[in-house]
Amino acid sequence: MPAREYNFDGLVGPTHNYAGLSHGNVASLAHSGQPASPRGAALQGLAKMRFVASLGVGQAVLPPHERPSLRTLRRLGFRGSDEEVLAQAARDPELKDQLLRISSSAAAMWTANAATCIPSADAADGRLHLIPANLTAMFHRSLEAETTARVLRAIFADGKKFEVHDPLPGGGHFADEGAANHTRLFAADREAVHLLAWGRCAFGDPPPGGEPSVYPARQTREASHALARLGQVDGARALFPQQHPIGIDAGAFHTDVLAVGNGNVLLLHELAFLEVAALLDKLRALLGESFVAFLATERELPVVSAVAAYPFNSQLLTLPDGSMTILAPEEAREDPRARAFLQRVIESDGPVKSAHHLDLRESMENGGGPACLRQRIVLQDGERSAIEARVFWDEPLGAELEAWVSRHYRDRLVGEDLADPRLARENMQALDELTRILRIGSVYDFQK
Ligand code: SUG
Repeated sequence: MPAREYNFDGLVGPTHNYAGLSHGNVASLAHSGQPASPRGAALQGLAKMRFVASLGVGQAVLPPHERPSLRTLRRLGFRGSDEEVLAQAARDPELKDQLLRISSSAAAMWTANAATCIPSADAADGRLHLIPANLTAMFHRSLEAETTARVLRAIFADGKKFEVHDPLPGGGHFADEGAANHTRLFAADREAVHLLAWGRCAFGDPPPGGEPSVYPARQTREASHALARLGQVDGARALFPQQHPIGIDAGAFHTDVLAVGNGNVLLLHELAFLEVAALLDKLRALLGESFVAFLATERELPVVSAVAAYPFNSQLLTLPDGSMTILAPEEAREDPRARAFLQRVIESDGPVKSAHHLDLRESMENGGGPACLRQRIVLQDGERSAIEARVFWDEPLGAELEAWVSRHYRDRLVGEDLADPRLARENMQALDELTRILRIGSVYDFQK
């Protein structure tokens, strides 16, 4: 069945700002409080989409979420008109503006965390499965799950071909960060293998390899197993490696900070997973001799550099000629060791033949590189044509989205601006217009 991978990028939302919300995400903490450019961020994201599409790779877009989330503030007890709710949340006697910053976060842009996708070819029932991530590890991100489910249901509406599940239930026990901890690998004549990584155990004894002690492990082992069940993945083709606790403590809050895979190729740092050698042996056994791994040791590429420059948070893309290219952030070219590692990958005799570097600084400074900004969805031709929403990239859509951003987004945003009720209004107007551009119907609270 002909199939193609589409990168569903998150369109950066109009409240993009640096609120220092993510403990364990080094960039988010380091840039807390600096002024942001929502317009610049959104245009950088759109430039990436255009570039990926120009390579002949499938590209699509997912909309931002409604922010500030007035519904969240009301659920926390703030009352009155929108203006009153915002004013109270901005000067809460105990939390100061913390709740306003949380409910204004544009973090839904990192759609690698939106869901886990199991393509129909790998699911027992032959349908494509999407499990929206509950993101319970970070409060500001947990607000995304509900809207993500609505948006995915609006796009993947055909129940015969797609199943959009509910996010995993409960609090922290089934904490799930979506595709940021999921890697799908495959090789010619072999069924795909799914790596579903996790950082901590919710039930029973702690894992023998220990858990991180400085920063939180966001995903549980139990969540990763539930994702494989929901996606109806063959048990023999699902592996559940543990994220290395030292890697998490160094700032690799998601697997995709230290590893990226595509087809028969895996790029990884030795601190991405525990027991890396055994994992690679297992992958070779499942995928055959064409499987290639590029393992960076601490000596070749210190984890501090990997976390700061994000060479592994690249998109590894298969081009129409069958070769692969790396789409890396500009920072991975500036850091000599990250650059040397990517150079080694390209200069080897493997399938990866080139690298491109893009300026995504607005997103990078909150810890989101190229790979964070996209959700990979493999669609067979019949599945692609069952989607009626206008979310697939073409030049007219790209130009329309750029004009929409330029019309509605502010060029500069600092923390105090989040209390401005005009910002909330501007965003509602912009998003209302966007749902018409993308033809996804009513997905936001304010549209109900
Ligand atoms: O969850 N940053 C996001 C970055 C997500 C990156 N995604 C992947 N690695 N796939 C996070 O930590 C920072 C928001 C702030 O501080 O304003 C933030 O949420």
